[in-house]
Order: sequence, then C-alpha cells, then structure tokens
Amino acid sequence: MIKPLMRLTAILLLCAMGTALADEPFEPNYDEAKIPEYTLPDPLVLQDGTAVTDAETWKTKRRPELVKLFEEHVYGRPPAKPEALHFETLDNEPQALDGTATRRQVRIYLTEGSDGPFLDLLMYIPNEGRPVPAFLGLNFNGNHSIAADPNIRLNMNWMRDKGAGIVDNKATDDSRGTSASRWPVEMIVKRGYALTTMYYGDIDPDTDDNFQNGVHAVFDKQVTGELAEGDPRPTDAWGSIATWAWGLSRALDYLEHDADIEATRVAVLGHSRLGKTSLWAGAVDERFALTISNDSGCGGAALSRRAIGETVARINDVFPHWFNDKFQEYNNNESALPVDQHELIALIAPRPVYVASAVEDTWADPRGEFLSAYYANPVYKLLGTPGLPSESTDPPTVDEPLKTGTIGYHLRTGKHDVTTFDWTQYLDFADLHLKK
Ligand code: GTR
Repeated sequence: MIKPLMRLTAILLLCAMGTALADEPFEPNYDEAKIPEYTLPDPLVLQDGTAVTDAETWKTKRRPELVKLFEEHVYGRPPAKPEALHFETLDNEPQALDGTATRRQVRIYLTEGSDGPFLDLLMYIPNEGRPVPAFLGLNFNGNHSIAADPNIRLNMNWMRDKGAGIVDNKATDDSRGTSASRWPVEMIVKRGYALTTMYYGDIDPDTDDNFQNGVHAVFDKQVTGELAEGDPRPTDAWGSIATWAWGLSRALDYLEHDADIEATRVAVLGHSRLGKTSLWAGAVDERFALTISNDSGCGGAALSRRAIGETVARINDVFPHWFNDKFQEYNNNESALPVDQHELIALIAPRPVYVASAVEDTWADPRGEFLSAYYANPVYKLLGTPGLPSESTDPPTVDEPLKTGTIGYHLRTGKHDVTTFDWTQYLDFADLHLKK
C-alpha cells in the first residue's frame, strides 16, 4: 500500500510543481550582463559549412535556403497566389484631402465570386505626378481608424477589444480616426506618395482560434484537400504573421493592377506585430522595393538569442498563433534555432530596409533590433550596396537616424508607437530609394 501511495504523492507533487511553473509570472530580463553566451549563425555560410563569397551563390543557394529555414522553424509556409484573385473598386473620390488626393477603396476577392474572405484596401493617392510610389501597411483597428474621413467604410469584422470605440469585438463609429496619429496621410501625400492600408483582421483575426477563419478557412490544406480533414496541422503550417504577410502580397497584386501606382516602388511597413509581418513580407516577396520595421521586437528585428525583454518562450506562450508550431521547440532554447533575425533582415538585401526602435520600448530590445541590422550588413555589402553606415556595434545617438545607406536605423526618444518623427525618416529614406 505504501508504494502506490508514495507514487501518488510524488505525482501530485510534480503536478503541483508543474502548475506552479506554468503559472509563474514571466519576469523579463533587462540586464545586458545576464544575456546568455551565444553565437549567431553566419548568414554567409551555407548549412553544409561552405562559405558564400559571391552574389550568385547568395542568390541561388543561401537565400533560398534561409527562406526555407524561416518557413520551417519560425513563420510557416504560405499557399500560392490564388488563381481566382479579382478586384472591385467600391469607392473613388478624386476630391479627397482638399482636392489634392483621390480616396479609393478596393475590395480584393481571393476566391471566385464575391463570398468572403475578401480584403478591403484603402488608398489615398496624390492627384499629381502619377503613377506614384506608395507605402503599404496593415492597420490594427480597421481602415476607418486611420483617418476621421466619414466616407471610409466601417470595418465590421471581429476586432480585439483594444482601442477606443471597439465594443464587444466590433468597431463602432466612435473608432473612426482613433489611429490617425500613426497615419499622417496629408504629410505622405504631400511628399508624393500614396498611402495604402488594410485591416490585418480581414486576413486573419488576431486570436488563437485554431485557424478556423479568415483566409485559413479557405486556403488551409485540410480545406483544399491537400490533407485529410482529421490530419493534424503540420508543424510548418503558416502562422498568423505569415498569413498577414501573404495578405500584403495580395494587396501588392492589386497595386500592380492600378495604373496610378508605380508597383515597382512600393514600401511595405508595419508597427510591432505588424512590423514583424512587414519584415517577413519584404523578405519573401521580392517585389517589395523597400521594407520598414517599426518597433517590431521579438520575432521581428530583435535577435532571438539575446532573450532580453520579450523572449521566444513568452511570445509563444501569449501568442501561440503568430508563428508555426515548430517555433515552440525554441522556447528557452534559442541557440538551437538554425537562424536568427539578422538573417531575416539579410533576406531583404539588396533592397533597402529600415529598422526603427524607441528608447522606452525595452520590451522589444532596441539594441537587439540594431544588432540585427548590423549583422545583416555583410550580405548587403556582398551584394554591392552600401548597407548600414555605421562601424559600431552600439546603436547611434538617440534621435540621430542613420539613413544614407541601404540599411537605415534610428533609435527615437519615447515609447512603443509610430510617430511623425518615424514617418519623417521613412519618407526621407524612401526619397533616396524610391524617387526617380
Ligand atoms: C505585445 C507583444 C509584442 C508586440 C506588441 C504589439 O503584446 O508582446 O511582441 O508585437 O504586442 O504588436 O503591439
């Protein structure tokens, strides 16, 4: 009798310990001295150990190898462009912004007919100088949140209860213009660029719901018949970041189709989780001419191996749907990852990339974001571009942007946000690379 009792006690004790561990609040480390020793994988060495010493080997061997590694271990694999993709212009107002711009709202259908899911793209296009280069970015709270313009369609899809005017996961009229400070439309248009944006929840609602809705409901392999209905989700199936990035590519498909936009000069940008997304979109879709990451942090520009602020384990715990299932294997085990995030930046080379951090955004590890840009530099150099104009492994002085190379970087005063300061640098950087 004693033995089973002891075993039961031991089991109960272990269970209790397990629960205690799981429930333990996450204590982020912010001490550089406590960062574990790590060695970054070399973007210029193939998996078989061969050094990459010329542009051709980068292009034909290392780049495809890295894309595969990121798909398999981090973000997941997306489906191809849908053949049935088609568009409908819902609104075209040539007298927007005091007659300086055209407001256009386009519905991007992903399947035959007009049943969902569809993506609604909002555009403000300067009336002069067409075709114009453009910025494309996903928004958090619906197109109607980026400007107070009452003619922007109110998004009726599910929304996280974050932000003013969202009630029971639905937008109300009170949410119009609530994100306007992050989207300086007039300033962008004045500088000769179109602003184009979509709600990220049109592509995939940002909640851990086992991928039952959004574009997953149509394109997941269990739905298309590539897998049987009861089959488990493959560990490399696309997580939400890969899904949102795929949606950005569909918006670019539309922009290629719009005569007022110079689709070979489109900058993709995003903030925070959507900055992670813009980096992955820019990495895999080489049609994007420029990529911008605003405060993207863990799983974005920040090096995973530094494990300072938000870590892989923490992000997988709170947002298990953002990455593929394989990524879970790297919780508290970052050094086992065959890649790190400087190689994500390197995948964008030789196309220009801009990484932005904010001083108070320690959760996103500003130094780790800078170091990713720094360690991507050898690839930019190999491909014959100037790369990052800095020899130092220390971030530049606060509010003094590095914006003359093909890798841009700034560390701005203030918190996790998108500000006019950020946009000023992006516009200057775009002027350098996207203006004719
Ligand atoms: C946080 C998350 C970050 C960042 C941010 C955001 O909760 O930990 O990785 O993505 O959300 O997207 O606002």
